[in-house]
Amino acid sequence: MTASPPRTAAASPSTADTHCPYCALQCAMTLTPDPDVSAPVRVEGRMFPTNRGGLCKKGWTSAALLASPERLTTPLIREDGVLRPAGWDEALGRIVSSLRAIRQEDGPDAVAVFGGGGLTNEKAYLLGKFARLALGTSRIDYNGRFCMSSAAAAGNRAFGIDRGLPFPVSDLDDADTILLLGSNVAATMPPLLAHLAGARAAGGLIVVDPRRSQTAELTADGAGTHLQPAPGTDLVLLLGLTHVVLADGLADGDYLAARTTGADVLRRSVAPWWPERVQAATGVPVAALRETAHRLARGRGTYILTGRGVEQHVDGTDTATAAINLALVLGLPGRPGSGYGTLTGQGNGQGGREHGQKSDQLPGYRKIADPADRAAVAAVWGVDPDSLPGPGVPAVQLLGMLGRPEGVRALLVHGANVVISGPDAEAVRSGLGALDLLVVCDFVLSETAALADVVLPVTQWAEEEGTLTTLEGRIIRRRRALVPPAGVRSELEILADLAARLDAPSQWPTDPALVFAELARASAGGIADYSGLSHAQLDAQLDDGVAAHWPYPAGSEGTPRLFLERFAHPDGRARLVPVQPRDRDPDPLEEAPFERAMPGEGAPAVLTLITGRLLEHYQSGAQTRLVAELAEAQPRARAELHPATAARLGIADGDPVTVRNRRGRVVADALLTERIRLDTVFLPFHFADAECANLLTAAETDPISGMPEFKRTTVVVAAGRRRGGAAPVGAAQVRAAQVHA
Ligand SMILES: Nc1nc2c(c(=O)[nH]1)N[C@H]1C(S)=C(S)[C@@H](COP(=O)(O)OP(=O)(O)OC[C@H]3O[C@@H](n4cnc5c(=O)[nH]c(N)nc54)[C@H](O)[C@@H]3O)O[C@H]1N2
Ligand SMILES: Nc1nc2c(c(=O)[nH]1)N[C@H]1C(S)=C(S)[C@@H](COP(=O)(O)OP(=O)(O)OC[C@H]3O[C@@H](n4cnc5c(=O)[nH]c(N)nc54)[C@H](O)[C@@H]3O)O[C@H]1N2
Ligand code: SF4
Ligand SMILES: [Mo]
Repeated sequence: MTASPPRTAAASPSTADTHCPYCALQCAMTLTPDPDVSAPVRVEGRMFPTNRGGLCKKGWTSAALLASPERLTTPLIREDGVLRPAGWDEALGRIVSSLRAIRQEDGPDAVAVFGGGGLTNEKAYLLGKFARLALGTSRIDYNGRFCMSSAAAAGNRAFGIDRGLPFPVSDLDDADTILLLGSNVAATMPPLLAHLAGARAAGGLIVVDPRRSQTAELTADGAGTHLQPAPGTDLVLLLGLTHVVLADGLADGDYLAARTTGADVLRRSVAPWWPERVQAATGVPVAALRETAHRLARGRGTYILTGRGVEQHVDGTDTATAAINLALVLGLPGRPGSGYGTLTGQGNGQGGREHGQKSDQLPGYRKIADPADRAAVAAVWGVDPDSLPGPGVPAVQLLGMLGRPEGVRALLVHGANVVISGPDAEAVRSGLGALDLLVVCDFVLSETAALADVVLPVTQWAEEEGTLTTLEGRIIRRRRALVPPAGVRSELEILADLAARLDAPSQWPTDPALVFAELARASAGGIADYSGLSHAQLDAQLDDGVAAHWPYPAGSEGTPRLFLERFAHPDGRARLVPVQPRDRDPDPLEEAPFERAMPGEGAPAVLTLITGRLLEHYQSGAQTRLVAELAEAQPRARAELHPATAARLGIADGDPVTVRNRRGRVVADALLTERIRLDTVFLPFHFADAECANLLTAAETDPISGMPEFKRTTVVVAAGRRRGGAAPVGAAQVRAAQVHA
């Protein structure tokens, strides 16, 4: 089943102007069918405001997976414990009979759906509709919960709207001061660096990261400042910066009076956070704190941007709120040439959180609990509003319900590899194992797909039409360059077929242009209004180089910049929401038994684990670990340790290291680097088996957003045993054992 599929270029056009399959920068590229290259298409960077013709390594190599021998080209069904090839009719028939039985026994909420922020707008929209109408379940959520939920919650609370960047990326070019908190763009969005050049030239790039990341390194030689707080202390740091701004008379009083509410309460809330106290809590020196506050106020063109480093914490919403408060006190949001934003991560991380795959949401960023929103969408779908289920539960909670009494018995996964990227991965694995039915749509046998009862092979980016919404809220076209291999179906076709078999009401178009037209109607009047857009019109805009930023109601020309006159709350004002750190240090007793040396290990030390990304790999690595050039550059997880910490533990560079806590145990080779603090260890989360960082992370979440804490975990680190013959089983071996060719 893994033989290389025959590849044919679409009859016309012979080249396609499209965008990268990976991150939210959505770098533009041209694909040209080319028999002379190993991949079926040649990739060239294309001029576009976000990437200006540039691509990163992942973009350049993105075509490799189109013809990979690992590509799935037939449905798979589990039989006697192993996956075997099957026909589409058999696979869909098995899904539907199982879903019907489960629904009859335990009701519609026993079936759940897990989506992804990489799905096109069309797929995300149809998936949300499918869950509510064809399955009748409230239980749908998606991997964007792991990614954007805290920043989104903070944006909604402060501004009344959640668009990651409320301005085009290219606006950053003219800034002389940029505060970048918990974001390593040099590795995660390399072409974006061109937009930071102005701030660097002006000495105004300020990077906040406990590691001296590649991005922090860009502040060297007078280009800016690197602040290196202890992990998880950004909230205090931001309260301290806001304190200095207010205490030193740097606040924009006119702006606060005219455009915000809550300034007095905010002022009182930051009063106790004097610089010395902040230094004690964060490790950031008083002088650096003061200089940063003054620089932000002095800047002619100042931006504050956040990434996952500050958001993926149990207080991520409050930390993002504190960053927004600082921006508001300085009068940045909505001031031309300045602003606040968060850097959305996944390819369609923005659009994917607007059109209904989130548990509390309907298309157009409407609320599923709001009677008017329900009525509006039900009218487009041609159903009774009362037939729509209510709000479901966020992703981590949903994963915790798998296989539990009153919980979830069947799960449909579209565009996520939860067994690698969900927190407390072993618990996720056992939950998936306890299901009566796990269905995974993917184009590779991800670690999650390898556990499924039914795997459905889907089209890849270069084989499909659709739209995505970039980190700047710009709707772009994904265009088809290749005919998909025989045996593969688009998710729109799969959902329509299943809906018909389940006797679902409403229409189930499979043409992406028609799905978009329906999405546009369903979003009309919502916050994320796409009703003025269509595929045809986007194609025309693309040719003209015009930008389609939402809200884009019919008759408008879109909204590149939000907040110029008002915020999205009914009174037009932004909310200053006072926030305070909560005492949340882990109980030392809880970890104590794990501090003992284990047989075969060296002396242990208790450190803080932070997790994140490498340039070469994307997310769970399901895709990039299969691209030879990327896998060769980064073949395995390496645990970054400070040389002094390593010396104390008797660990040399390249030695095996055990990182463990009561949830699990990771074995990785040591990478000694002075870029990390003495008290922390860093692991990338792109790897599987014994190298899976999420074996260690906790399923504890932010109470407002449901975001898990990926960035601060207490672990025990010790010299480990070198892996020998009993090495953990790799994904390739799992595949070989489970799939009958
Ligand atoms: N190469 C690559 N690029 C990607 C992705 C990928 O998987 N690989 N994924 C895409 C996606 S979905 C996303 S969400 C983005 C994420 O992009 P980023 O937010 O840039 O990615 P991370 O590496 O998760 O985290 C960024 C930084 O946060 C730091 N950090 C950790 N803990 C803390 C803390 O407590 N405080 C502060 N201030 N910083 C902390 C880490 O050291 C790290 O350098 O990248 C996108 N681009
Ligand atoms: N420890 C730790 N864990 C983290 C993070 C962290 O920083 N640290 N970051 C979190 C973040 S920000 C994110 S965004 C998540 C991402 O976590 P994942 O959900 O694991 O993301 P991907 O690896 O992109 O998984 C997408 C899967 O869907 C497939 N796929 C791609 N496109 C499509 C499509 O159109 N249809 C279908 N059906 N399948 C498709 C891919 O082949 C892949 O198997 O991880 C989170 N987990
Ligand atoms: S930065 Fe993101 S969108 Fe651009 S080429 Fe790299 S992975 Fe693709
Ligand atoms: Mo993400």
